[in-house]
Amino acid sequence: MNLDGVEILHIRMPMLGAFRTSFGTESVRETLLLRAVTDDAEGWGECGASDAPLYSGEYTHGAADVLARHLIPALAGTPDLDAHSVAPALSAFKENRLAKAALETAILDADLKSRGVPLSFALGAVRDSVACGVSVGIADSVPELLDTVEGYLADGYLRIKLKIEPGWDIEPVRAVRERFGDIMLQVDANASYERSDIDDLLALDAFGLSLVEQPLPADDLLGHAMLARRLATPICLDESILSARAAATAIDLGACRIVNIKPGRVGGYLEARRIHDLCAAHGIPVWCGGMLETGIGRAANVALAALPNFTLPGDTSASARYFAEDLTDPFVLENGHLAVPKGPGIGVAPDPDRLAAVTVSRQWIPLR
Ligand code: NPQ
Ligand code: MG
Repeated sequence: MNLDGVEILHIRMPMLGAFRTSFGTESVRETLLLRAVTDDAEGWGECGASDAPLYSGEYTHGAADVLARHLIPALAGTPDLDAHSVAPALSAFKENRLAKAALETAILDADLKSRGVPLSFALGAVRDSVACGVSVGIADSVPELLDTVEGYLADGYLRIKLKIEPGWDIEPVRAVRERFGDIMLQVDANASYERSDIDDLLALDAFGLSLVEQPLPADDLLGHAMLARRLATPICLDESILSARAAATAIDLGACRIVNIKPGRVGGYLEARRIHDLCAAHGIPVWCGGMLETGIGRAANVALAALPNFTLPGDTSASARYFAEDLTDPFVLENGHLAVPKGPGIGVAPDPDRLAAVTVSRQWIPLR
């Protein structure tokens, strides 16, 4: 495959409501789309970065800069370029996984589209629809939270994930459990607790949660292993799992019993599949996380979530969870599931008018 160049599109998508986590509040999705242009197809990738480096060290302008200066130019002259040659071509550059993932995905989509192969098929999917949960932000009050959760249950979401932080944990979790009974319920702390908060975390055991996601800092695998020995609720790791190697370490240490796989966080769909396979071999269930994706990123996540060891509902919510208007045809929940796209590559492309309406700037990086 010959790569003519890659366009970096900076987009700002208004969100339906603010999404609050322990690290900040988002009401506009500000990120990058990449458009890879090859001799016989165009491919799209969405970057997981947002305007500020609050989830990880990456942020939208930084990702655009490293892509334009380093990552995209490094693909020039790669012989027989395909998705599998992207990570090796970029391996000299440290970190920047969200940016690398977006680039690999755009090349992967172009490659699969040129060959007429759906991403789900290329990855080894075994389902044509995936079970969906929803991630619920920190609310201003418990009654407000209960109203929000009630709406999502009415929509048909199969499990609820509550964002928690010190001071917003036991009370909202108890209220949701008491009000809605035996629903599938889990929490995500986004690394906001310290080892010294162990009593607050142990108190969560009273509520029959499916899992507690990333209670401690990303680099504290040992702390998670120590916590796991005392907590009955399974620990799931998100921010800690940056690679298949990190996943292997976490599993061996006993730091988690479940893994959240976000393709962006681990540098792309190929590394995501390696983690899926590794976890399957260890009997560790996985589920697909989310980064407030537009239909572009969502389409690829849904394809990944159709692999066999994605046995728990993901944060693969419908378009309407986040956006009044998506960039693609909307992903619509049916009986708590989203359909896996059937078309070649990621199976979708942005609507040109909607894309134009949210594009703040674009930069073409030519490669020949
Ligand atoms: C998580 N995602 O599982 C992340 C958190 C996250 C759906 O809960 C901007 C603002 C970007 C908030 C990316 C979900 C974000 C964000 C990810 C939150 O940890
Ligand atoms: Mg998380």
